Amino acid sequence: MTALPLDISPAVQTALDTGAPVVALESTIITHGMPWPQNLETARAIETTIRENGAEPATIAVLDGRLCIGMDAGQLDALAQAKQVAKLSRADMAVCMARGGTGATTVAATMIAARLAGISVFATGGIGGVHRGADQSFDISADLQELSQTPVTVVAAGAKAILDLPKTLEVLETLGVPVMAYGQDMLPTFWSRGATLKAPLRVDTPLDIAKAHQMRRALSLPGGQLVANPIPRDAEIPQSEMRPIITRATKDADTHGISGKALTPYLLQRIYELTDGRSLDANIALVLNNAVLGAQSAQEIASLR
Ligand code: PSU
Ligand code: MN
Repeated sequence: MTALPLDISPAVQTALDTGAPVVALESTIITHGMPWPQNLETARAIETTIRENGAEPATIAVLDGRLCIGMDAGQLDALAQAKQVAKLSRADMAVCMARGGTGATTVAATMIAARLAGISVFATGGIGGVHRGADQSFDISADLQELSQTPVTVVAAGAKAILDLPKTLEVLETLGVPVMAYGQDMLPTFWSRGATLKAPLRVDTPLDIAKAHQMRRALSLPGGQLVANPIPRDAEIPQSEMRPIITRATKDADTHGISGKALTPYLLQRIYELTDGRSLDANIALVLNNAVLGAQSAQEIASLR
């Protein structure tokens, strides 16, 4: 049997051993989602926010072939500055590790790692979904499938408005993934609080989230649940303002023949340019907001056990 090259940091291990709340964090947002140095500043701020809210952060990445759950300051710094880091999803995680490679984990890969370590909650910015033009490109993120089979509660600001959101909701419904808006009826759309699509479900407290998580376990349902937490009001970029920018960025991607794994990072970078950096400020605000709700939900799950 091949032993799993797994490094759980001492702080995360202690929290897991004592049943204390832990929140998993992805690393693709650091390597592919935000520019240097805001990526490192944000990664650190997310960890601090989670600690301030009573949980232990566990940032996850593959470093030199080892699956790291909880990273020290040096590791985080190196990852944030690294260039050409692989973006790992379910399909490529094992190959990267077998070769001794380094890679950042997407939502799908982070969920796989969180489940392995016994972590119930994962906070991030946005999940992948059905891309616009998917009827031609077939580009549907592996994140959706992962949500249907790996029992982790994912707190995100909805699905990014660069996606085809109605199709994303349809696929999640087909896969049996609960999509619950937090504290409102409408589906948040990442940079905006959301006004056009109704969310399938609604929850209003971290305890509601925890109870639903535990009930899925009791039912022996394999998948996770998606909590769509709206961006704070003062950080929102209204949908009307984002719409033409997203259309433009999508066109530019098409013109340059960008597809596959490169598409989401390209669109985020292009939207950053087209908004003069405002999309990044919004992104940072919503991730920190998700870190708070993730920590609160992890606490409630821990106290229900
Ligand atoms: N949300 C962000 N920035 C990101 C991502 C999400 O604000 O970089 C990443 C996540 O890691 C997510 C991935 O899992 O994009 C989806 O990529 P794809 O569409 O190629 O599946
Ligand atoms: Mn894709």
